Amino acid sequence: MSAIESVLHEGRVFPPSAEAVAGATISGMDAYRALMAEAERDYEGFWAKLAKETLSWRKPFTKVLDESNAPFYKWFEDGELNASYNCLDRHVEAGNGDRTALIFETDDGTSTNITYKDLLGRVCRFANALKRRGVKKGDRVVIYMPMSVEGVVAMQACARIGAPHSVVFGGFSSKSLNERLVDVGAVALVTADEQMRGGKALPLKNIADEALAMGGCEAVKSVFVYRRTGGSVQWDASRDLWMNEAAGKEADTCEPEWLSAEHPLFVLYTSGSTGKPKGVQHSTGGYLLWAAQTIKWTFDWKPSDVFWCTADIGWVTGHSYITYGPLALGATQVVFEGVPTYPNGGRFWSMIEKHKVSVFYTAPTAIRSLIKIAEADSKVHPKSYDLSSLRIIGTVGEPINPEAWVWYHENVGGKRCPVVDTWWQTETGGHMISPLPGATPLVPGSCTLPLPGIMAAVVDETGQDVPNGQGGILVVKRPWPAMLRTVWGDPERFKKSYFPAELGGKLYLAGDGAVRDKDTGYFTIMGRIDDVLNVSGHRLGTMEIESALVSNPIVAEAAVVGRPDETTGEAVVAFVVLKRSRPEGEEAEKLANELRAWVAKEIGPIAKPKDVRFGDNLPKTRSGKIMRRLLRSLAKGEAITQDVSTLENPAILEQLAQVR
Ligand code: 6R9
Repeated sequence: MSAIESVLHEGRVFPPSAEAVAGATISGMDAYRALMAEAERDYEGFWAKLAKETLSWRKPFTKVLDESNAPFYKWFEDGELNASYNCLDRHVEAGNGDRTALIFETDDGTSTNITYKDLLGRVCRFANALKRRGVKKGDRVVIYMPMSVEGVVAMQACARIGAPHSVVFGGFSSKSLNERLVDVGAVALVTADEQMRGGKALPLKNIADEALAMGGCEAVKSVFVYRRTGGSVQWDASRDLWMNEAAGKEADTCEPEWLSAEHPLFVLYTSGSTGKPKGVQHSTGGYLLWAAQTIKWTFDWKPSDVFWCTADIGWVTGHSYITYGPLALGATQVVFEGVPTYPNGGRFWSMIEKHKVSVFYTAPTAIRSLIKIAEADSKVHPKSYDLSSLRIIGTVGEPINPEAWVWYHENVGGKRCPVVDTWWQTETGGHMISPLPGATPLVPGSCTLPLPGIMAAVVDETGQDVPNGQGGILVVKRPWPAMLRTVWGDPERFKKSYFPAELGGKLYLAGDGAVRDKDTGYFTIMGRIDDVLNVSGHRLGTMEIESALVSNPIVAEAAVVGRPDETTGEAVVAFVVLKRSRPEGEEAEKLANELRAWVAKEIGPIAKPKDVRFGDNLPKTRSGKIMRRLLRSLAKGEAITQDVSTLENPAILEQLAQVR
């Protein structure tokens, strides 16, 4: 039974405990419904109230929502604030400077606590260093860093001076980094000598040098290098600076730039259905509001919590639930450099025990792989650790199958902690559909109901609501403050991708399919409806992988599809036609490995096809279109039951069905 079918047949319901309801920010379903009704009644008033309560404004806004140039919505536009001020200074000014902001743990298990006061000083120093190199308001800075205090400092320093950052995940290749540097028009790059993960060093600076040498990014005048391992690096003295030396020379105070709420805080690239990643542009005010607000609601956050989001700052989850949301609230959080399986599969559990983590947020992929390890070795089973500090546990990034949900609930959450399955996207800025720990009865595999103020719905191809129980397209009916503002440098693509005319031009198209439960109205996400795969919670465009494959001189043609995978959710399967004859046996194995390595080099290891199959051709219609649905069946190893009468070359199917 597929994960979706099993959710649809899911009978188990886990109501919140009386204790969870009693202490909660949103306590009970009536309180949730009241907030929803308030938003319906006075949408702008609802958001204005939250924005005033949750953020500190230098200049208060007088306008809430400007819809005059829809879908380019503006929120709180004449208000002025600074994200870094909201995340740091205001806590220090309120007397909480000695509070721990970050508990940073390295790959090899050393941990350091950094207070709000320390963090503010470090951010100011680096902000001054950026300014000294001529980086100013509006300039873009690319950050290609390991998980580190320095990574958070770099992002916050950019926010402080109004220079939008674009963080590129440390696992991306030089080519992917180059594309992003060029597209965003960066003037500076912040990187590290090396990154340490799972006991292995990855030479980030070398990769960054390669990316810069590829050209198109001559505007990059400064490369700041965080010395993490002391590993050897090439040095260009006209451009390269050690981050700690440059910052060390600067003052530990720096007046924040007061910015319009609409000033871009960051651009984060994500895969779409074309070969070119989209630069998702976020605002300062609306984004920050939601990053903080959702933590109060979804994680029912309290000042006494120790929060831990295991994401990397290279993804949106690390932006909203490490760098911005928790700091905006003055929270104490764990930041982790390493991986869940090093030195063994008990790493997460031992860190929860060691740091007394109370709110834990991770990805279904991590849970699924840790289940396997724990079930095979009781020493690293969560039951072998004291996880009694946990209060709330969450998941993000992909659908969680009910079996993994229940295991997580029982073994990590001790049957006592609500599991919040949060549905959202790079584009939405923060959680959109999620249970509330002190209100929502939980159903494994369902992200349940929209957060207050979020008008999510399921519609058909023409934008009409479909009845509950019937699958359709997931949309959001009204703009919300944290939504993306545009695609960097490509407003047309923004409109076409997210507010398509076919749906009437007013609905935000998420790109996921969904179904609502007949009785409860709960949402279940059914996965992407476009050519985007979700591998280990990371979005990958099939077109991007196809272009990477065909850029190899031996490849004539390639088609990429997804196939369900027990651990990674989906796995990449590539069907390849070579310019030479179809390889077989050992040669095929060798070439498949070469192509895998090629994709890793072109995009990054996350995009490597799990399965590469060679054919003399691809299944095409008479008009030359690749029949992807057939490839999807072949990838899954299913018999072809579809109508193949329009297929030009049916014999090819047999060839492509063969797994080596
Ligand atoms: C935050 C993040 C977004 C895509 C999204 C959807 C999938 C995320 C999910 C989920 C089912 C959940 N997704 N959360 N699917 N249940 N709780 O992951 O952003 O990297 O942009 O990915 O991930 O398909 O459209 P992003």
